[in-house]
Amino acid sequence: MNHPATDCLLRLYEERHELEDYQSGVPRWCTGCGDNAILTAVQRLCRDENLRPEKTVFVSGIGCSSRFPHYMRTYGFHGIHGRALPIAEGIRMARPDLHVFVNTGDGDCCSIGAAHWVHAVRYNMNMTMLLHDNQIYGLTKMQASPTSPLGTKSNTTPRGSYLAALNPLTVTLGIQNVSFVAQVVDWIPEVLYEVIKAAFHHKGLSFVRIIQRCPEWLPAMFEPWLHDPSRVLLLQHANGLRLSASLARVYQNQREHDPADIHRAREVASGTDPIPVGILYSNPDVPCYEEIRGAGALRTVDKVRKGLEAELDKFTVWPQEEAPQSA
Ligand SMILES: Cc1ncc(C[n+]2csc(CCOP(=O)(O)OP(=O)(O)O)c2C)c(N)n1
Ligand code: SF4
Ligand SMILES: [Mg+2]
Repeated sequence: MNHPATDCLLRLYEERHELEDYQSGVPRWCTGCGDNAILTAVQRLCRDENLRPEKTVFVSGIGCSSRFPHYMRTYGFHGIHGRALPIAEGIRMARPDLHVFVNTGDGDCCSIGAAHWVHAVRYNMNMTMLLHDNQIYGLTKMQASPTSPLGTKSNTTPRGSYLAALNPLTVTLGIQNVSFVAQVVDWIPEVLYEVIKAAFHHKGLSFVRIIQRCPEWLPAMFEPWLHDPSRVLLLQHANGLRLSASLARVYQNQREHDPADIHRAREVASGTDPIPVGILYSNPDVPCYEEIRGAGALRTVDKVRKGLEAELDKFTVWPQEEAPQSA
């Protein structure tokens, strides 16, 4: 016998998700690694937005940060080095109904994957891109990356790196069709969460550079900033980040910044000390490539079924008399 009312209640109950519903495995990152803080913020976001795990996908390249999808109980794709973005774009084209997140490191995005980064910003497909920028190659044990500050001693630059660091914010803000750029640091959890949330709600490619500590290879890198709140410049605006009273008391170096103003955004993005934190630029009116191309429209049930059958037929061992004649 059916109990429609009970079924309905049961479904409502089942569809609310808790934090544990998004947690998978035990992260293997080092103690104190900023990736842990990013994971916590993202899992909180998924819980608060009640994202359906089967409708959510995390895509990464290769690196410590790219282990992220393993720790999310959602769909995930641990890709190849530098190629997280084209994989994510393919997913968006085929399944525009999914929430797509990209986790990429500074080596993954700004070095081997730099071409994909430029074109992903231009294509402006609706996804949340988190750049875990620890300013070093972590997984492969301490080689300089494009974002390593000038003079960084590493296994590839034992006398210190020779070139000024690439600035991921100014690069992104210089690309045609840029629609959302933000910066956060892993050690202010409230802002980390709020900025990732704003990025998630933005329609288009939201680029969030997260300054992430790597205590294993660069233990002293951010110590001066950690112990001096005045070296963080908090950006706030009615259309951007709004600071809580407790945060505003600790981080008193603040600036009104309208995220609609791309010229001011570029100017703010050029500063590295104090570190600008908040939403630098946001423009929801930039067209998304998947909308222009009508993504998903060509993917009918009938076509998917025929495609699957054609794939399976490739492996069929036909009886002699029924074998298709090859031309
Ligand atoms: C094509 C290719 N080249 C090089 C590597 C080796 N490799 C793996 S991860 C990595 C760099 C990781 O640095 P980053 O992207 O900053 O991530 P992190 O480990 O710091 O999070 C490199 C060079 C690889 N796996 N594939
Ligand atoms: S090596 Fe660095 S980036 Fe990798 S897990 Fe350890 S602290 Fe994190
Ligand atoms: Mg790195």
